[in-house]
Amino acid sequence: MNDTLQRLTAAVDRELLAGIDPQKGTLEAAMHYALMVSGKRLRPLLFLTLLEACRLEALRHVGLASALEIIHTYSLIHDDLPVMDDDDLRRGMPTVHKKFSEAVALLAGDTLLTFALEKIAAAPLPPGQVVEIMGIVTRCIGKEGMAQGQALDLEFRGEAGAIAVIHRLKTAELVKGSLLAAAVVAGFDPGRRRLLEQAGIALGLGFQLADDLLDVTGDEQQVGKKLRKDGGNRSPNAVLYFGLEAVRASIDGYYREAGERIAELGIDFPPFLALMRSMLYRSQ
Ligand code: GRG
Repeated sequence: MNDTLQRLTAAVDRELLAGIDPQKGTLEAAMHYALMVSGKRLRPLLFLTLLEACRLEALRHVGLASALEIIHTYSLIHDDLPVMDDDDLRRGMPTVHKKFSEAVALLAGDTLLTFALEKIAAAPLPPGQVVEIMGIVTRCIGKEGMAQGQALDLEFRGEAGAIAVIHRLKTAELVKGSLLAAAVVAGFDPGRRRLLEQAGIALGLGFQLADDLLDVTGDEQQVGKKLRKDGGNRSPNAVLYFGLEAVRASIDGYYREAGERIAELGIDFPPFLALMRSMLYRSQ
């Protein structure tokens, strides 16, 4: 991994666990466990590398960055529950409900969400910017964002036309929100925010297609979760509906589109570009 990405990942990992004491009881132990099991930290890295691309002191905002990862972690805990995707493994480790219990997993997910909102509220920014970021992030994860995407995913019964909508809501909205939060910190005007939003959606859609591709072609050890559960018509995995070649071509298309928008913004920061590439062309 690139030095900048490594440095920022280490800072995010430290910040994620700050303020959570696993000795304080089961709830904090479960929150700590979920955050400690290391993921790729893509959403905070997008946020922080974009700030660095704008020559800002990114680590001043590591609390905000960690809030994005904490929200993502809450969604994974709930997604893994038996009433949703019913997974025993996540990031190569037992899922939170397997390690603790379903009730604790539900509560840990809820509490991580509120913990993330506390962190956004405490960001070292003028109140107007904090409110703006809170609005962006909550919209991206709520009834017109990630949670709605998950609801549509659960209801999915093989309608190929619904797949792009589910991907957009379930995955791309939080990717977009992570970039737009950085745009607020960096003071982007509406035109630049619009370009960034387009880049974020393309990146998020390409990222979800890469996830679908990995589900079909990936290695379970490397990915750290059970793969190929997507048989039948229960899962909106694009590969099952459109085939490997079409999905690979779409990923290339989204990569090109995201790259063009970022170039239009004049962003030419190698760690940010490397991160974008790693999201769409990955083996885990
Ligand atoms: C329960 C409200 C609620 C939402 C759940 C995000 C989500 C919606 C479900 C998780 C399952 C899933 C496959 C979501 C699509 C997004 C995605 C590819 C998540 C995996 O993200 P990575 O690859 O994971 O960034 P790591 O482990 O690296 O953090």
